[in-house]
Amino acid sequence: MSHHDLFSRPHRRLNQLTGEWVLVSPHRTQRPWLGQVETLPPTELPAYDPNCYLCPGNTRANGAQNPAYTTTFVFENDFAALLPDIPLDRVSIRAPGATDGEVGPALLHAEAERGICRVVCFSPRHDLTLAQMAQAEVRRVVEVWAEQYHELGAIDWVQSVLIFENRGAMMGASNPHPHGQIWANEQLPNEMRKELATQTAYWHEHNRCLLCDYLALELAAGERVVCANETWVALVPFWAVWPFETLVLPRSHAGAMTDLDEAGRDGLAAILRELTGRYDRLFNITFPYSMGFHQRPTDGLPHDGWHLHAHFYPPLLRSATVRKFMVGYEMLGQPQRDLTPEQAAARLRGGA
Ligand code: H2U
Ligand code: ZN
Repeated sequence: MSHHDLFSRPHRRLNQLTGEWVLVSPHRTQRPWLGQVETLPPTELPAYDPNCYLCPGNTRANGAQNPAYTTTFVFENDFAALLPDIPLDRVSIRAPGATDGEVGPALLHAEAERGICRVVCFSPRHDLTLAQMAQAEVRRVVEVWAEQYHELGAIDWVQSVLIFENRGAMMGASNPHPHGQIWANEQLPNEMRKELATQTAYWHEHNRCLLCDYLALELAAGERVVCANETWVALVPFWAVWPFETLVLPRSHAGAMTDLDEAGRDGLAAILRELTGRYDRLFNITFPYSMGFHQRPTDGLPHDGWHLHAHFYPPLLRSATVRKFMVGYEMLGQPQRDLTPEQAAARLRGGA
């Protein structure tokens, strides 16, 4: 298949980070839409909301009171999905044997999972987003994320520190106050496990970093790059599943935020502001997404092939109110997209 055919005919692309395929159907973008249209949340927010459980000084849902914080503020999630102090139980349940007295193979497995869940209020201001916060304020968020990765990753049983943000009601965010979450847990989550396998295999096979190589290829090609600064690049990956999905990665090899120097941390804050601003301008709304960082596992092993990166997964497809649904073929087969990653990147660059 020639390079040109990628833009016109149905094809599949391999996600090098997960080892999974995505179908691309470029001929289908003119499809009419008569389906669900999302309602938009109100856009005018107050700088302080007396009813917000994240605003400074307010009382949270469980009765705890926030301090009168003036900069990025972290607290233990009051409704944590994971708990640090639980017994280390494990069960396996065997299938019945074919005959009396015989036992079948172990079939069902479950084990206790320890974890710590925290909430990070990016700003005391209720009405701001990462795109609207000043460079120094987002830079402070980056510093707090790095501190949290370091602190939680140093706990002996913590293997994964996942830092993420759900933004917008469409992505299940509970509150417009700018905030994210951190879940640190005992076992690598599925997505981390897949990415560890692919990055480690590439490292051993080629003696090179998968994402360093991928970034060099994308910078040379240019067509999927959205924006870049001295230390970071944001691009629509070749294998993107969500219409305006992006991958954000440092130019120099780094496994975690704690590996970044001043310039690297400044660059991360700057690219987050620029990329989220571009998202907001695409459909002229506060663009919903889930985003998060994949950082080196904290199991004490070197994982030299791991390259720090963030994924942005926004649900919107063609306007502020029409989202992409992952249903039918996607749930039962594999992800599929119509808009090509190259078209999405051009739209986010502002050229189309
Ligand atoms: P999301 O908007 O991504 O759901 O994050 C908000 C988190 O804040 C959510 O995990 C927690 C919820 O458990 N939370 C508190 O810890 N205290 C509260 O008073 C309300 C919400
Ligand atoms: Zn608030």
